Amino acid sequence: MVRVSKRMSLALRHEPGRFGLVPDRAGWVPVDDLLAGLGIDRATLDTVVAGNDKQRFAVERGSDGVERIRASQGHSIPVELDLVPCVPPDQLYHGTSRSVLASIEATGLHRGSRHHVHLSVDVPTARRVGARRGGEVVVLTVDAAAMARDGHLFYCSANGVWLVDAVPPGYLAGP
Ligand code: HQG
Repeated sequence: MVRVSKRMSLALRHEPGRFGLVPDRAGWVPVDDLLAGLGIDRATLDTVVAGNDKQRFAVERGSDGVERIRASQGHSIPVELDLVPCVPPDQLYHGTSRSVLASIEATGLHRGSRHHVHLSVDVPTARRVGARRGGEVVVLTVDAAAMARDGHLFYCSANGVWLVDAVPPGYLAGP
């Protein structure tokens, strides 16, 4: 299931063309196209969507009756997720590797190839995100309340990941 989920993420966030998919402007593709592109059956897709540890995927039936699926966040392809700015919790967290700490302290958090910087609601989640990097994990605290006061817009994805364009170094507290 993890392997299928990773292939679905690749197809829906990063390389749809490789799977013969053409997402619409909001990132949706017909479920049937994804099944064909990945060579999986509907039961497998439903299991991955329902059982996904982070609820990465959303399925909706359009007004045309066609069922479509998209990733809720994390894209590198251009998509308009039509996220609505939301008031964030006072503090958010970002887990990363100690090896990039000096760079982050100097220049803040950048979104890299993704659309936004991803922030976690709690330390354990941030720690899990940071652990993907390998090496020693550090968790930074983001003063989201101050950022919001200063006009930075926060978005909350359908699966509870907080998104922001960038985090300047002044709003970060180190480990
Ligand atoms: C780092 C997964 C040096 C940043 C996770 C991170 C998340 C800098 C890496 C989601 C930097 C980008 C996103 C700077 C940021 N200097 N390094 N100035 N600013 N970085 O994967 O936040 O499983 O694009 O610390 O769970 O790690 O895919 O972002 O290490 O929610 O659903 O640059 O991806 O979700 O890496 O993870 P990523 P992320 P999924």
